[in-house]
Amino acid sequence: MASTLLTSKHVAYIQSLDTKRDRLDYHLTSHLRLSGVYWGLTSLHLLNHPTALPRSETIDFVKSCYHPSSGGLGASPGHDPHLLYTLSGIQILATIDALDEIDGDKVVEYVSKLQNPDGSFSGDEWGEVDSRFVYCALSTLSLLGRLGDAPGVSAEGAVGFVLRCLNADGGFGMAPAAESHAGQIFTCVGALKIAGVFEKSLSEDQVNLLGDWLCERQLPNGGLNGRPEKLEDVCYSWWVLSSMAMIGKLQWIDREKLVEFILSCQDEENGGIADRKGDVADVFHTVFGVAGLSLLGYEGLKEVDPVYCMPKDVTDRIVWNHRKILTT
Ligand code: GRG
Repeated sequence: MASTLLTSKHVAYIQSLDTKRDRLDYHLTSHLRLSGVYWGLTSLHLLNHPTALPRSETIDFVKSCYHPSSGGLGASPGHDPHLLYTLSGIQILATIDALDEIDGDKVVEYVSKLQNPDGSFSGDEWGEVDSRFVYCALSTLSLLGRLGDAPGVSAEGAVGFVLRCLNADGGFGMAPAAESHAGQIFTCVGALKIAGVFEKSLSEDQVNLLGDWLCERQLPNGGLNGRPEKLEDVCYSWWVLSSMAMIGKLQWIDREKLVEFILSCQDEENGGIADRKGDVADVFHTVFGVAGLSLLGYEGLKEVDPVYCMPKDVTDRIVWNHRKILTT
């Protein structure tokens, strides 16, 4: 079992993903493609190989997913626009410093039309509501520098919806009264952080309860699950750990055991990281394994931003420094 991160294998694995167009699984994942590019690109940046994907082809692909009529982006060319892929497209362009390649006003218009009267956001025109979409909306607006300048968007309404997703066990669910889940906790805490209201929204006792719920996700094998009685999965090394980082409780995790668990899920031959040891690797678990290791301070990795799941130097350039200037 590998005891170190197999960086060059993972870089080669991510680079190979777009060359497998003759394979069925390539086409079966076209409904995820733009997020797949975001996961691969983010992994490469964190692995310190920021130029391993061709920049101009990456920009062209993002633009090919853009719908000029609505301002939203779909997962692949010809796919309907959705907030999930709109965020992924903006994250990609932000990471490679190419936000000017897209009409930001139109994207803001797309996002604003998806807000509902109760403050929640629908994922697309068909109306599914989920706390994930509040996160996607606020993150997209903030990366575009338009959080406080998006006509028709009520950040207060969005925050109100997120706070109604808070449960008595300390966690957050996908909607009010829905079961707490680590993925949803990431989106709710992240949305409150992006809106700049986390600290004033939750009491110290509530933050401690949330920290307890999150650190209880670590299982004896070192891996994390996403809710009680469930199996460990590498992706929770992101959803749980980033939430703990955002609330300042990262030290409540057994770091060594989690590092060992993530490293044990690497494909030592072909690169990539799987959900758990022995399973087939994929780019989704690769990014969240690498990003989790980055949060744990694993040597040689670039720092990840726990709020945006993007390289910290990128979000410093785009969001945080700008915000510091505004508040000082
Ligand atoms: C910028 C990283 C980033 C994300 C954008 C889409 C989104 C915002 C966040 C998704 C949050 C989420 C709900 C993650 C969970 C994903 C997941 C592995 C769900 C599996 O759920 P179950 O019920 O699995 O199939 P369990 O582990 O509970 O058995």
